Amino acid sequence: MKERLQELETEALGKVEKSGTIDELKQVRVEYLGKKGPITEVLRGMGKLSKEERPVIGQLANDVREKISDAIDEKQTKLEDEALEEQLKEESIDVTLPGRPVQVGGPHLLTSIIEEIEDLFLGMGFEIKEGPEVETDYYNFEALNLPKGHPARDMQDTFYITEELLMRTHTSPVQARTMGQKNGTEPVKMICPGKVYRRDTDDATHSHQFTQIEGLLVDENVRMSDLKGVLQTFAQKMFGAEREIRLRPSFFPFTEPSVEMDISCKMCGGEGCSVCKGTGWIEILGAGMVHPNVLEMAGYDSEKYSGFAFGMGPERIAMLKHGIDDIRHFYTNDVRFLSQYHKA
Ligand code: 2NL
Repeated sequence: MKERLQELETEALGKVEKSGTIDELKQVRVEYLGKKGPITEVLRGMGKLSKEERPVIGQLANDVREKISDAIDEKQTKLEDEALEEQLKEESIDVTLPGRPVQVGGPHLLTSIIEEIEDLFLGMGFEIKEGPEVETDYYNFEALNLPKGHPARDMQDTFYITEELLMRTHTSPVQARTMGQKNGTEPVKMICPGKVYRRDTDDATHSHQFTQIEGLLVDENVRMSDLKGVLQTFAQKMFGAEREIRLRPSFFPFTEPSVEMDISCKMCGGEGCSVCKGTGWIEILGAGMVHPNVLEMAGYDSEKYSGFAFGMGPERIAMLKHGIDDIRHFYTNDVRFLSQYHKA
């Protein structure tokens, strides 16, 4: 029996040694230390031994079992360590590799332009006001000296919700509302950016929805020279200190007199080129002195109060500033277009 146990020990340790995987090792454990294993069998046969032999063989059997078990445990730890080592080697990362680039968004070009214009006017003491895009006929047209049936309404056809409710065609109603809140006594100095609507067929220069920024200054003794000074400051801050401005006579129902403002062409320095169509000047915005009817309807005494107003299209400003040839680029939102204007 002694020999049988020693034989089993040698045999088992040999198999442990040869095991290359945890599974193989498990097999060895079951084979030698399991309930049906040879050592259990030896212990079961102890009854046949003499009183003197029994503790000796018992001790030996336990020693053998322990040795095999220890060897299996040791080998298991070794195999597990090796497996971990292997896995770490395979999964090791090179922290010095450059990272994968992340797509970072940014403000839409129109948003950036509008904010730039807002900043310029905030710097001159104007407030920013917003108002509803769904307007009443009164604030969109009547309060701006465009009574029902006025021919100038034809140029501002829009989307009607009811006879009296419509999508605003300009941001002027925000200004009419603001003036109306002043009891005809307080001055107004504001700009109003926002979306406006026209019943237009979309093409390279027209869109049924676009944005506008209008400005209004009402106070005592406001003169055309105040308008010119504010607009010249705006033009030079927006397009460059070397730019000159030019005011040409025009017509708007809500201003009298009315003007259109041009800036000198940067491309040709005033010589005439394709950008300015040979004139040396580029049209930027419309403006004028607030019509007395508009002041009176808002509650001001037009003998005491006067004001100037202007309106511009941020799309047009952005197109001129960046040489963009189609207004639809602003609304189709192709990232290849938009990302060109994200600051680094
Ligand atoms: C343009 C011209 C303009 C105004 C807008 C205005 C508003 C009030 C009273 C008087 Cl409440 N005028 N706005 C005046 C002149 C021109 O816009 O070409 N816009 C794109």
